[in-house]
Amino acid sequence: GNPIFDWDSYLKETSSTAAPAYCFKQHEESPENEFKPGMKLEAVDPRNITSMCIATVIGVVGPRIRLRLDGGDNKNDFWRLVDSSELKPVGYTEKKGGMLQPPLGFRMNGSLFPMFLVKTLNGAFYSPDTAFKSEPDTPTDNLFKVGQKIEAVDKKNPHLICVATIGDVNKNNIFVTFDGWRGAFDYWCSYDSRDIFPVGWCVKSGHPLQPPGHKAVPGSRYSGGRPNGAQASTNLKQNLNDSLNLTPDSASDLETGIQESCSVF
Ligand code: MLZ
Repeated sequence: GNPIFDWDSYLKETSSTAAPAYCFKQHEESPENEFKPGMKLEAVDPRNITSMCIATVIGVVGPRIRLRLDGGDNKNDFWRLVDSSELKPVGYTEKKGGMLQPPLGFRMNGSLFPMFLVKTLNGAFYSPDTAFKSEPDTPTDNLFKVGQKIEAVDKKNPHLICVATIGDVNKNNIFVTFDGWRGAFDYWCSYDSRDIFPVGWCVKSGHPLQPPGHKAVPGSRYSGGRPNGAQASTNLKQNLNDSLNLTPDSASDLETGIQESCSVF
């Protein structure tokens, strides 16, 4: 496994502080992850947020799940926390009087969608109701301060949670900057985003944490410095694992997921 990132030393080295837990829309204790690869559920289509679609769990890491929309492709997988309000048990939309929709990029003729739904749900492994955890409360204000350290999802590599810094604060928004990556992955988000976590969240929830990169920003206090040889090789291994995507177990889950998702008809 990966060595655990030493936040205490890093905060000292960078003479910075961690953003307090009350700033974040996250539970104090991470909820248990009861999802298993292959389970089906309803999820908001991330590319068409007014649609509820059937999704399949493709992977499970800490309190997060990797999802693929049934009838879509395998290029638009996305990750959600098990306490996301965008996840519902199969049957939820119908009970509410709504209709399930084909995902954006449905790979068949739209007229085939009703039949596709019947087939994809027939004999499927539904996620149990208990797997869906309640969403945490939203903090009433944006209490983040520039320079505070956090852990944040890299939106370009959304399976990764990385060492980051609050780079700016503007009304209800914060600028997330990734330490040691020269700004290439930085983004603005709302202070109540579900993609940001307090320092120590990954360790507590059994999720890997990406250490800072080694690309120095000229003149930046937050460049993370130049790593020593051992750290550089650890970073390299971690990056390799990340590009190849996780453990042999999840690689085989992925294989099964692809086969299942392609053999509906
Ligand atoms: N392998 C990729 C991952 C970068 C992840 C950065 N996260 C802030 C790269 O090196 O570009």
